[in-house]
Amino acid sequence: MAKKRRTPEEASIDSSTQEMLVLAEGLGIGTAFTRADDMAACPIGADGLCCKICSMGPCRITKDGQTGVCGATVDTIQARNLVRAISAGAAAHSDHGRDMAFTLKAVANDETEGYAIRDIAKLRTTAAIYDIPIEDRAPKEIANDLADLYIAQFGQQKGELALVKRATKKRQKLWKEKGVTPRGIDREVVEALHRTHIGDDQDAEHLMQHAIRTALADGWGGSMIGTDVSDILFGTPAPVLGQANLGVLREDMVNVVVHGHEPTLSEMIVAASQTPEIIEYAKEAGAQGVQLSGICCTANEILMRQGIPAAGNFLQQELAILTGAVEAMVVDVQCIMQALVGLADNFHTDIITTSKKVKIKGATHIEFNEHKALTIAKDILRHAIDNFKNRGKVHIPDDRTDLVPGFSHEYINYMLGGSYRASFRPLNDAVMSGRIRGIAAVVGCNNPRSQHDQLHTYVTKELLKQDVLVVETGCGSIACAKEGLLLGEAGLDQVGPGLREICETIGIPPVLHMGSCVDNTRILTVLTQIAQEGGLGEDVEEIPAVGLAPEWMSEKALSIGTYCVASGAYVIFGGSSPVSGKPTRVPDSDLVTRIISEGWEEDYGGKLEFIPDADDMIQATLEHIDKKRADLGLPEYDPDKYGQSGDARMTELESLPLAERRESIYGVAAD
Ligand code: SF4
Ligand code: MSK
Repeated sequence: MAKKRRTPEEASIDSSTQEMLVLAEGLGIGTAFTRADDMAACPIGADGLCCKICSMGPCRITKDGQTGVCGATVDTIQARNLVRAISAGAAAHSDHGRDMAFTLKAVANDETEGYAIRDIAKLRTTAAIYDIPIEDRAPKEIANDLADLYIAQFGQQKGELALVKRATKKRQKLWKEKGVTPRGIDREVVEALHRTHIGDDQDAEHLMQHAIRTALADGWGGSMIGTDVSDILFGTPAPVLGQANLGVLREDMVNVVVHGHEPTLSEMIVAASQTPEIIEYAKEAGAQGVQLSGICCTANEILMRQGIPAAGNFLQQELAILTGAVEAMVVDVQCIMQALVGLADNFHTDIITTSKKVKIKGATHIEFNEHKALTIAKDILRHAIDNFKNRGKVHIPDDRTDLVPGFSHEYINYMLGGSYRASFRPLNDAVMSGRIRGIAAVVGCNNPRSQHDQLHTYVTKELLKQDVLVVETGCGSIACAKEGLLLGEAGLDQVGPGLREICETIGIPPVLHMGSCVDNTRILTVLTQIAQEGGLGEDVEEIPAVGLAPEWMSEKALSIGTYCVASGAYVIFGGSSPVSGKPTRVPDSDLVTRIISEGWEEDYGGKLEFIPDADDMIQATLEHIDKKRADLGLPEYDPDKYGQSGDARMTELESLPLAERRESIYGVAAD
């Protein structure tokens, strides 16, 4: 019997997505939504109960007490599967970071075309952390030394990653005691693969300890390098006006959608698209110019730095092509669905792969090389413009929302205190007083097995009502952007009174967009700086804060979750647990679940839990925040205590006659 397909409304809460799903159905074209409906996830694999690491298997553990052919227990199999997933995620992020470091080296040595060091202040600040001399030195000299230091982190064999010193002293000491301080980025990933080979590490607890070390090599290594270098080369983000959703595509322009993760090519495509020769070339082809937009985290990279619009998040990549308006989708690495090529065959869209590491059968490959970056970016754009004449019928949903992204940790620090007294003090004070109940990072992917964007937006909105300040990255931030939550006062009527006062006073949206997947390291930095500021404990584990990935799907998300836990955070994932074992299937299979929750909480102060229900997620978040507040001796959260200042107070005062207004302000009756 054929499985029932969801209606577009059941598949997504986003109206433009629903519109495109109706169109796809009319055209008889499948998408990730229909493929997910048509193919149930394998229940044994989903629970982490299948091992296929040697050819005596694959072994499926479906009964209590059963083992694999080699005797591996359910605990070993689940732990090995999880370690491998976390290492793959760490590898993906870190290899991105490595490429960024090599680009910095090439820029420092004048070997590239089109790049410059845009943020010299960040270069100097970052170099100074590692005692690289900065006084009386040219930016390129400093950049060369920093690039060498960063490149060395990948192949380092002994000692500690240099970036670890950016964590709190207490955390560094804890990692050392637990033996999980990463030695070198590649070393931890390779060791994870070694340990999970047949006949190696077969103690779930020991395996999971290495998962921590590997994930730390990502969060306090590869990803952090990726963020640092992107800021140095392309500028540290600061608030900028942008737009999100499929309606950013333009009928009268050549549409080029960049998709993936690395900003090296997309930044160059932005630059190339603004050159007179490319604009002229587009006009000769009958278009008004080139409209660039992004999908996934490449979108986030150029949105938060350049204000280039985001056409959508992960589950909208196919839908962008379905508009018939995209001349080229230019992809680099990660989160690119293979289905794009087959889908594009129904339209004129050219899928262009650009990374040395990623080819997709049937796609056009134009290999990117930073030494000729601008030339290649222009070639890609000309290729797209040449395709404009092949465009057929176009259907672009009239759906786009303004947003203000670009809240790097540097900008948050600045916005709270200005140039002369930049500090996290006001934020800490707001949490301590209870105006802000706590902080939540709502991050991560979309997953077609849940309703697109629903969990991200529901969880975010409910937490905002409870005076929880929300920071976001990745596809979750695009989900909330589409709902108008990333735009100044637009979402403030749905925000708790204390948080509203803070947003109005500082002039910020209730949800702060902090960037792409690698930029979750910005959240680590913010939490560390909050701890160092004082008043909210000495370390991340004491802060009333929670991380959530409600619609996660990628191995990178598991690595992010794990490094946040190892840094002291409580992390909640939605969807299903990859190590649940479902008590009814294999009753005695909860060891790994206990290790990553209770075990890690005991060791690192943070824990990883999988909670499928949105309301349960919210309740767990608030309980954790309130517990941390109580542990710190902070006043109990009271929603009625605030809301009498900020814009609400101004409006109230403005409505009063002058004399009453004066009395209300100064407590002095009018003469
Ligand atoms: Fe089966 Fe053991 Fe081989 Fe895994 S390692 S497939 S459990 S025999
Ligand atoms: S792109 S890893 S779907 S956030 Fe970073 Fe989005 Fe998740 Fe990919």
